[in-house]
Parts: sequence; C-alpha cells; structure tokens
Amino acid sequence: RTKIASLSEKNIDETVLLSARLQTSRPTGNKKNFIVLRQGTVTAQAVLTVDETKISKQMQKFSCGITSESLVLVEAKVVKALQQVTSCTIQDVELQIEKLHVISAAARLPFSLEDATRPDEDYEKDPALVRVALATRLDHRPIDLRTTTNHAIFRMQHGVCKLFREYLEQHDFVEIHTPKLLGAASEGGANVFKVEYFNETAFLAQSPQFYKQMMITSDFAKVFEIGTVFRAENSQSHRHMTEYVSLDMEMEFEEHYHEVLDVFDGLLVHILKGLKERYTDEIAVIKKQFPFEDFEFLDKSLRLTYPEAVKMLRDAGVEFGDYDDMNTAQERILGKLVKEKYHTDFFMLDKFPLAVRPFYTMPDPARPGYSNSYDFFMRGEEILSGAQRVHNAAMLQKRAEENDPPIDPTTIQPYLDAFKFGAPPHAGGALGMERVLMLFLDLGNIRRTSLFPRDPNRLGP
Ligand code: AMO
Repeated sequence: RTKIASLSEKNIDETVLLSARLQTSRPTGNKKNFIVLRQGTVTAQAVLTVDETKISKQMQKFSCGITSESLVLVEAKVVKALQQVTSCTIQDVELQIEKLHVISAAARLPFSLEDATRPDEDYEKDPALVRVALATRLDHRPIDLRTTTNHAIFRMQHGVCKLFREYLEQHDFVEIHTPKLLGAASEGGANVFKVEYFNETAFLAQSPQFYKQMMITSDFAKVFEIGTVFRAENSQSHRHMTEYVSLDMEMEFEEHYHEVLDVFDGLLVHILKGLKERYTDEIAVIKKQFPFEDFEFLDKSLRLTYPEAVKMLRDAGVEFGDYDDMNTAQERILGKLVKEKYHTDFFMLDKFPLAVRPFYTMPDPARPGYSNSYDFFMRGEEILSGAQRVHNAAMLQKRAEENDPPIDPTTIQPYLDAFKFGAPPHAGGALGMERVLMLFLDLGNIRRTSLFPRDPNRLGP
C-alpha cells in the first residue's frame, strides 16, 4: 500500500492503493465529493466524481455518509492538482478515487480534529469558531492525540529521550533501571505517594536519586536512567504534574564537580541542537497551531552564580534575600534579564544556598551557606536540577539528622550504609522530559507535552 507522503508529480497517472483516515468529506452537488485523506500527519485531497464507468451515483451517496475519522481503503489515480491544495501537506497532486471501502467506521467524535488544530488567532478573527479547551481534549486524549500537532509534539518527545540516551551512550554511560516501589521515601519524606504493599506501606519513587548514587558506590562510574517518577505535590501549576518522566544521570568526577557541569552542557546542547536540526518539519507543524519564537541558545549554557543572579534581580528592583529560594515569577524575571543582557534562552545557576537544597547536597567548602549545586533554565524556567553529593557516610548521616524536618537515619539505612565502604566523589542531576519540550516549543502548559497527564485533579484516561 502506498504512503501518501511519497506521492509527487512523478506518480501522475499511476494507480495507487492506500489506507488512510477520511478526515473530512465535502460534497458539491450530487456528482462530486472532495475528501481529505490523512496518514499520521500527512494529508492529501482526493476527489470522487460520478462518471459512466467507475463511480456510480450510489457510490457517491455512500461516500457522503462515511463519518469523519473512519479508516478507508482507497484505489485512486494520481493526477495533477488543478490548483495547489494549501490546506493539505501534499499540494501538487490529488487523488481521483476509483474504489472506496470502509475498513473501520468511526462513531461521531466529541470534537472535530479541525477545531482541535485551530490556532488561537483563528478564534480571535472569527469568534463563531469552536475552541476545544485543553481539559476537553485531555478527557478524550486518544482522539486528541490524532491531531497533526500532537503527532509532531510526541515525535519530538521521543527525540528528547533519544538525544539524551545517544549523547550519554557516546560518553560511556550505562543505562540503568531502578525500582519505583520503595520501602522508604527517596528524597527524605516530603511529597511522596503511599501505596498498600501486602501488609505494609510502600512509597512510589520521587526520583532514582538514592539508587543512581548507590550505583556509583558500586563503581559503575557513569550511569543514566529514563524513568517515571511520582510527586504528591498538590499543585495545579502550568509546570507540575504528579507523574512525569525524569532523565537522570550520575557520574564520578576526578578533580572538581564542574567536570559534570561540562557534561551537562554538552548533553543539553546536543538535545537542543538535535531538536532544532532534526525536527524542522515537526516544528513547522506545531508553529501553525502554537506560534512561538525560536529558542535561542549558545554553544554552551551561560553560567552564573546564584549570588550573581540575586544581584541582577535586586538591580531590577526585585526584593530578594541572599539565601531565599527563587519562585517561578522570579525565575521568569531573571530569564528576561538574562535574555536582554546575554541574548540566550539557555543558562544555568551554580552555587545555590545550602538551605534550599536536599540533605545529600555537598556544601561549598569555600563559601559557608552555599552549596556545590546547580539548576539549568530554559526561557527562565528550571529544567534541570543537580549537585555534587556528600560521599562521606558520617557527614551524610549528620546532614540527614539535621534536615528540616529531621530524617530518621534508620529509614534510609541501606543508602547511608552504601557510603561506608568507600565512595568516590560524584555529582549528577535530573532533567524533566516534559518540561524541556514544553519550554523549547514555548507551549505554556506541561500537559501539552505529556501523553496522559496526571495532576491532583486528573487520574485518567
Ligand atoms: P528536582 O526535584 O528538582 O530534582 O527535579 C528535577 C527536574 O524534574 C522536573 N520536575 C518536574 N516535572 C514535572 N512535574 C513535576 N512535579 C516536577 N518536579 C520536578 C524539573 C526539575 O528540574 N533528585 C533531584 C535531581 C538530582 O539532584 O539529581 C531531583 O529530582 O525539570
């Protein structure tokens, strides 16, 4: 069977057999029916015309009754399009239908895919058009995922993971798969889902944190994981979900944790360049519905220290304490300031205040109150968080006990014990898969880059 995408003027006069979805059907009079056929993101116009030989009047009537989104089998002749069909991806040729069968009829859809792919500016021009709210789409996600925009988005999501894996494999990292059902909370207690586990309580992993570090104590030296994590965060924000895909890495370093920052730089630029260069078609499709300014980045992320960022915020009139944590609004202001000054949407902050980081973070030996930890940002929002880790068992236990609220060491004993038998200096971090794509495409809501998003109000489909 023929792929619509392969059709061009060189196929004119050929007869092809293809299966596709009937996207729309528009009869004119009782002799012609203009049909748009779709395979994935590719569409072509097909015309069914009543004639003496191949197409009867009954056939034309039958074709008008085929519901949108039904799967059809078509035999057709490829002809030159009378005028370019700008609404279809195949523009120079169209299909003259000779035979048409329904493979699988579709029931009436809760919304039309045409409505679901309209850009916002269409509604502004013509308020009579139907706007399909995000919640409605998510309620009927399998249908919504058929839109060309969603095909493009989720091909690019695949790209994020592929590029992440590709770069780390090239740099001798080993892919690991750590447990998601845990006997104790992985980040020390907060925001954790409890599940019944026979006669006990288990916790869903918030992060592979402890396990990726334990792999370092097992001398694997460089590891990464692409896996689902769970966060019991009661937040309805545009960038938090209760389940998301975490792209984690952890590695030993020789002299300084900035060796790990160099790897992150190379990795993130590989992902950004890969998305930009390998997904030009997808980006063009997405821009039609969600226009956005191209993501600007340099060959390396811009590096600032936390105190430098605090100074930039204060100079711009934002009240900010030396050791305050940055909220989303402040991050965005910083993003704007960085963009104005350095012309990049991609930057990182090094040396976060120790008090705002998890207990396993290494304090900065040179600057009391600060830590050897970092976040990377895209368009002024955090996409990656990481740090050098405490690799001394006694110090790690002390930091757990002094945590606010304190962590009972016995609840994380196997993790603490792993460091008693010698552990190399190491650092790592985790990147939110859905966030990277949301921010690269400037989509404004993380639910648009999650196949079946989960938040405090959504547990289905
Ligand atoms: P953190 O909790 O900052 O760090 O998460 C790392 C990255 O994961 C993404 N992210 C989220 N994405 C969607 N919904 C959420 N609720 C959510 N929470 C976080 C963000 C964030 O930058 N163990 C550490 C990482 C490390 O130090 O290696 C951790 O998980 O993009």
